Amino acid sequence: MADTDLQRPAHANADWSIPQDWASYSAVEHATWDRLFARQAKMLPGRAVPEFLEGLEVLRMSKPGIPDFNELNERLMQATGWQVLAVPGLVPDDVFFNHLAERRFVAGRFIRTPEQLDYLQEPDIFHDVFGHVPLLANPVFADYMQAYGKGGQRAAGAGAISKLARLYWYTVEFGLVRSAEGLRIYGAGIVSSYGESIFALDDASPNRLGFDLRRLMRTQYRIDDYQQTYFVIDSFDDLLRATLETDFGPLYAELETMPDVPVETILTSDHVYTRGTQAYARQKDAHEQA
Ligand code: HBI
Ligand code: FE
Repeated sequence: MADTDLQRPAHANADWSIPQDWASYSAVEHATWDRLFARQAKMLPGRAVPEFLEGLEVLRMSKPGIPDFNELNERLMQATGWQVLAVPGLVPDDVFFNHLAERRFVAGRFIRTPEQLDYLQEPDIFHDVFGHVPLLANPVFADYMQAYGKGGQRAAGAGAISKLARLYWYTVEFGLVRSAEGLRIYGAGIVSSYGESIFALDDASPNRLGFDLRRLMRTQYRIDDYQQTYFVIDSFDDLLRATLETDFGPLYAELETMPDVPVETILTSDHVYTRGTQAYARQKDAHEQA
């Protein structure tokens, strides 16, 4: 991320936070939230992982419209000790990692306009809060996010942020998880997008590959379109364990010696999930059963 360009606005605090100023949202802004929320809440059962759907309850506030962070933070604090802070937009990597390491998630305070319901470039409050907060209410995922923040602080020292950012991208933003009933989505970039919530599971074109940390950190990603490759974890416990048990220092050194993998590439060592008789049974399993 080219965050040398980022300038802290004069109205932001030293940690880049700003007041949410909930009372100043307009009726149109609240209506945009309600519309997006209703559309996603209706389509996600059977697509999103159960932990996300459970976490969504945290966002059902006592008043309609954009969640008031005061109320939201009381609930989140009780669930997992996380807090949400309003920020003007993208923040520098070190600021982002420092907040995560202290169990604080930064969220844009602005919301997209009615003309931008389906696409915008910068993360707004709908992406940040609807997409990310439900899983922050899950104890295992909450620990994973904090571990990522601490890993980011160390990666900065190792000059390896671009490699670690791929882990965030392919899990927190665009992750899939397997379940007995088939694949489910959990990445915030997917669950906050109507189109990608369908594409990620139903479209024939993207690759769905079994999670492998080394492989994932070699893989480039796309920021301007739906993903060409998704990585599939077995569970949040597995993801947290894989992250905590890895010594990232030697891994970064090893990755320096290996070429990047383009987004569309499938390696012979990849576990490829395909749409079989059972929804997305592992190809390997399908062969074993045949
Ligand atoms: N800032 N507000 C905001 N939201 C993000 O998701 C974010 C950020 N700054 C940096 C960043 N993400 C990523 O570059 C890190 O994961 C590396
Ligand atoms: Fe995000």
